[in-house]
Amino acid sequence: MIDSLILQGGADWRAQAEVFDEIFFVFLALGTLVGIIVVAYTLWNVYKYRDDGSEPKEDFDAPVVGELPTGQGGPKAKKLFLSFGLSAIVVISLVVYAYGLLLYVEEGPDADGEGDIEIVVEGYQYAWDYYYENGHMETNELIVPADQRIDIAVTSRDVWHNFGASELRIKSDAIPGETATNWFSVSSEEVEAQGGEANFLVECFELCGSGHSIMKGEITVIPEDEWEEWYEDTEPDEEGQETWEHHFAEEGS
Ligand SMILES: [Cu+2]
Repeated sequence: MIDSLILQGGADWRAQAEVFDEIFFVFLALGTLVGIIVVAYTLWNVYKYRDDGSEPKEDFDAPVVGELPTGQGGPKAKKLFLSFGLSAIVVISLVVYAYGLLLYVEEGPDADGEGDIEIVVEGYQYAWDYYYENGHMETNELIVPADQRIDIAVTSRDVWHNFGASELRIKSDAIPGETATNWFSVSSEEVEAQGGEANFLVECFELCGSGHSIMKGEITVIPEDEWEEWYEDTEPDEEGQETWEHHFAEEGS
C-alpha cells in the first residue's frame, strides 16, 4: 500500500510519493469507515421503522412531506449534536493533517537548499533538456544520485508543457518565461531494489502539439558515489551554466 520510495537522509525525510500515498490511504480508510457506519445506520433505521401494518404510537414524531422536521428538541437533539460534532472533528482533523503534509511537500525536507542537487528542466516540442550546475546538458534522460534532495526548476522554450513523473508523484507546469520549482528524492534502498539503477518514466502532461504523446523522458537514479564520478566527467559548458544560473540564481532561494 505505501511503497518504499522513502528517503533515508533523516527520520523526517520522506519522498513525495510516500506522503501522497499516506494521504490517499488515510482518506480511503476514513471514507470507507464513515461510509460503512452511515449505510449500516440507514439500513438499521429502515428495518426498525418499517411498516409492519400496526398503528403508529401516539407520540411518534413522523416526518411530514413538505414540512421541516420540528421534533428535534429533547433527547433527539443529542443525536443531532453528536453526529454534527463527530463530523466536525473528523473534517477539521483531516484538514489540519493534510495541510501539514502538503506544506512539507511544498517546502521539502531541509529547506535551506544546502547540498541539494539543482537541475533546470527545459521542455520543448518534443523533448526535455536538463541543465546541471556546471552547465552540462542532458536530453531526455535525467541522471541524479540516490539519497539526495533533487530540486528542479521547470520551464519551457516554446509552448506550454508539463513535466511529470507519475511514480515519483511530481508534476510541474513548464511555461515559457516562467520557472516552476519542485523537488523529489529516491532512496538508495529503492535503487538497490531496482538492480543498482532506478528508472522512472517522464511524460509531458500538457497537450502541446502533434508530438505530445512521444514527449517522454526518464529519470535515472544511481548510487551517490557513482553519480559523483559521472558528474566529474561531464564537460562544463558556459552557455548551459548561464541557463542554470538564470533559473536558480535569480530565484534567490
Ligand atoms: Cu509537451
